[in-house]
Amino acid sequence: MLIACKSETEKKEISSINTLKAKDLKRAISTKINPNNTNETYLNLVDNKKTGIDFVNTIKETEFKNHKSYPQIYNGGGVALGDLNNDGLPDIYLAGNGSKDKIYFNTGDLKFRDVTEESGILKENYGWSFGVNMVDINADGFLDIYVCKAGPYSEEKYLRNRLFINNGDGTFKEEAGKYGLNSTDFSVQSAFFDYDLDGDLDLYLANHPPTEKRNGKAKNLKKLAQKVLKAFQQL
Ligand SMILES: [Ca+2]
Ligand SMILES: [Ca+2]
Ligand SMILES: [Ca+2]
Repeated sequence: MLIACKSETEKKEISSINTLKAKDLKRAISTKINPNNTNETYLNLVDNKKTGIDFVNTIKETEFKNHKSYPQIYNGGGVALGDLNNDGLPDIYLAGNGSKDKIYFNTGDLKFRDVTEESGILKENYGWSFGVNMVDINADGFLDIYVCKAGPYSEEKYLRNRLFINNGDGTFKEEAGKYGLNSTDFSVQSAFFDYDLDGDLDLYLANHPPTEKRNGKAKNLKKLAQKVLKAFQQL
């Protein structure tokens, strides 16, 4: 450890730290932030059997869907926390890639209920989700959900970002098109703020490089792979 250019007092302090063993150092730090020296830890892993959250973001590479065809394949997925049903408890939206997105309502005591099916998002629950945001976009007092979409797809229906408007009764309707927010530009994350100070929320949208785009549309990776395969077969 560098002790030059320090005051004598500082040198003594550093020197004493150098003589501490790792466990002593841990105890010293712990004493600083936990003066009562209780044995509590600051983060505890809660079993999913207790929480009821069974979400897994599974990514399976295939001949057509892999790191070579889609360099962002392991960059996706997202999570947003917010009180969707205004009961005072934060709820969770988990976004998936190979897996479907899920919504869990907080029922208290670190327990959650999967409300994905009854929420009404299932019919729009496809594609490759990236960042998620909760924002009350229509200022009706209920948080809405904005999900960024990208992925190894060429069709707009997969790439279109989704805006789930909260109906206030535990259900949502997708209205990204109505709000002009159905971008297909390989979005990664959104940030809502009042950029021009007119009282309305504006959107900053981060997109990943359009490496998969050709002539305004994503490459059809399946067709591309079939062409490559055919070329090899002709060798
Ligand atoms: Ca809630
Ligand atoms: Ca709202
Ligand atoms: Ca504004």
